[in-house]
Amino acid sequence: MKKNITLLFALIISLSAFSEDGSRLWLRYSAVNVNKNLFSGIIGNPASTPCKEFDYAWKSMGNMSLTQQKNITDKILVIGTGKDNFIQSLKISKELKLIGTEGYLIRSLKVKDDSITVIAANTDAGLLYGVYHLLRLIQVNQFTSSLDIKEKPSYSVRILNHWDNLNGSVERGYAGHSIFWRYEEEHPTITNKDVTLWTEYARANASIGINGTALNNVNAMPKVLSGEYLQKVKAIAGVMRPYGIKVYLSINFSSPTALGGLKTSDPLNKDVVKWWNAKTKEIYQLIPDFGGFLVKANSEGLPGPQDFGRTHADGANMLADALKPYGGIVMWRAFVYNPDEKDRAKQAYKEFLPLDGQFRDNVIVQVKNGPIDFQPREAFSPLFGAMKKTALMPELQITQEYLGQGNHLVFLSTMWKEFLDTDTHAQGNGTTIAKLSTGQVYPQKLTAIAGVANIGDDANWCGHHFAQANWYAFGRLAWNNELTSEEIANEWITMTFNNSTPASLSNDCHTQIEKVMLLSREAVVNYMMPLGLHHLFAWGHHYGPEPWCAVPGARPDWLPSYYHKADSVGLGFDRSASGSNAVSQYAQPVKEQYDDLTKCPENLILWFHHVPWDYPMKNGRTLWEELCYTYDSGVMQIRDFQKIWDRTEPCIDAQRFSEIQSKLRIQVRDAVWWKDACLLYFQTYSKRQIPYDIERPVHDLDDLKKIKLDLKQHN
Ligand code: GCW
Repeated sequence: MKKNITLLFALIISLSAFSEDGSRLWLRYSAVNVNKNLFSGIIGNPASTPCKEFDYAWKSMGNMSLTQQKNITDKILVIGTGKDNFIQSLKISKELKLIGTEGYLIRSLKVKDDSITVIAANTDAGLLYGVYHLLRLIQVNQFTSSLDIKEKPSYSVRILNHWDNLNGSVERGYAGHSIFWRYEEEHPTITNKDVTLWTEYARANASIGINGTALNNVNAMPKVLSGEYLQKVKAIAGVMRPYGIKVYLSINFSSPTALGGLKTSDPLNKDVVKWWNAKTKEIYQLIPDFGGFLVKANSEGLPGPQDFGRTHADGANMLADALKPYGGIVMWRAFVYNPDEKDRAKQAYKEFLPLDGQFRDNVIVQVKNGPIDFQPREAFSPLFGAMKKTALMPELQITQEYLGQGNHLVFLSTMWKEFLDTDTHAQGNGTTIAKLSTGQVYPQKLTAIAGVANIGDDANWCGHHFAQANWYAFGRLAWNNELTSEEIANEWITMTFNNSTPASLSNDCHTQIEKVMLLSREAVVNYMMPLGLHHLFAWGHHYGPEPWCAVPGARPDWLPSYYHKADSVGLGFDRSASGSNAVSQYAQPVKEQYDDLTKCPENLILWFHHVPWDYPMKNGRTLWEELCYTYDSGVMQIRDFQKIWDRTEPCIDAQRFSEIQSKLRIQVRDAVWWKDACLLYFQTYSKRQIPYDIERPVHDLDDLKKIKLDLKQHN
């Protein structure tokens, strides 16, 4: 009896050892089985962050610190820049010239009879990225003695945008409160716990190549530029700096008035210019490597230069001139739209194209991937390819505002690849957004990419364990936008789930999880907004379907009917030449393809056309039938994901397994909710039967119309 209790106790201990809360993200070094004799010692500057990070990981893997060596010996690890003698002695300087300030080389070299591993770069930042690459190879079991790696980043600025408010809430955040600004705190304070968390945040970002962070919401409060807040920004910058990460701030364009007491914030007013010059100088005295300003102006009610009859360029250039002496940049958002425009999707193009070439060279215009707002699928923003003399940067949304928020498993890499690999034909075939945004088509010195963060103070940082994969994927794609979603998913799965149970991650479990991730975005499109449908979600919090949403006095462009245009004839927004003619904003042959109902890709057919309910789709079904089958297939796909996930139980630690299992149950229920709500609502227009061979709705439309979720958006 006593023996059984002891055995039971031992089993519980061992299993709890295999219970993880996700707080270590993809950096679960203690779960890595590595041969401790992989390296015989190290040559490198032990005080440097790259060497300290290597040592931190190596020890976390259960090894002793590598001994510092002076001379090359067999199996030694060498970490150094071109300025170090031992690197110069290895005759790789020619190649170092080709990899820029952040690139790196990882080489297995033979020196006399010794086999050595070298990480070389031109700066500590490059070395740091090289060290994380080497650690990743060890984590995914791909370290070999024949390494020949040369990497440099696709974008020079790879930045997270935190929509964190100074009161600690996070707009469109689904992972707890801000990690930077404490909840309901009048005056900013800094605790050791903050510094520890910021360090882990910095390590996680550097490990995927992210080198910038905008700390506050684009719906910016002027007081972020006040002395006391700048002191906190300085402290955060100090923690980020060793990891090669610069801090940026979102500014409110009326700060000169709201904070400086000036009568105006007119960008051409000399006192306003003087105020921004002084404020910028103050910032750089505190933070010499401050990155710059992120600006949302004349958008969704935010103040801006148009309030003074000035243009976006006037506003951006004024700030750019203030930052120029310090090497700072302005990221000026093109997310503009107002209710009197017939087609919101045309607005940003109409407002920014006339300003092409008028922005300073330290201004980059930040453009969301689609012309509406981060929908599960959007046509690409026509600004990409059209603006030839202005640096543009993509803005992607990592937080899942419109894709199930903290509850749905959606791997966004496939969506972002679809966007980046889109051929705009702006300069003939192959003018992809990836090439355009990395300055390979039009001269563009400054290249950048932004991701709206999904990070909060939840233990697992992101709310849903799989949402970590989207933070990871954003960083990996910002570093190398030619990576495939398969490559990224495979890395992340191994690093995140390997050795989380005695059985560890079998190949079958790995393959099944990868399959779920790679199909997840399309599944969400299918059960939420298929065939190009968009903006069907609930008012305010944007969680769940509300295609019938009607709010008295609301801006029409905030209501679903503005987008789905459902009527007795058909469904969809006519953006063709006979409609809003938004297609005219695209280059040929994209314009013609989107304009022609028969040529328009069917996954965007309701984005560009108002399609009759009986329109024959390519597979012979009518539009209505296709809509029904697609919604149903989305529900079936998520049900499949549940079955697949339940079978991974032996491979995944109990805590994360069950937390993900219960979220998948919510996701299935929500998928059925979406399908029933949209089909029953659109059926009131189509007046056609839902094909009898698909699952019948389990809700009544009237009941669904009564649902009013009280989701306190943290704003
Ligand atoms: O996506 C919409 C969101 C707002 C957000 C805005 C923007 C920060 O609903 O919450 O505001 O876009 O991108 O500025």
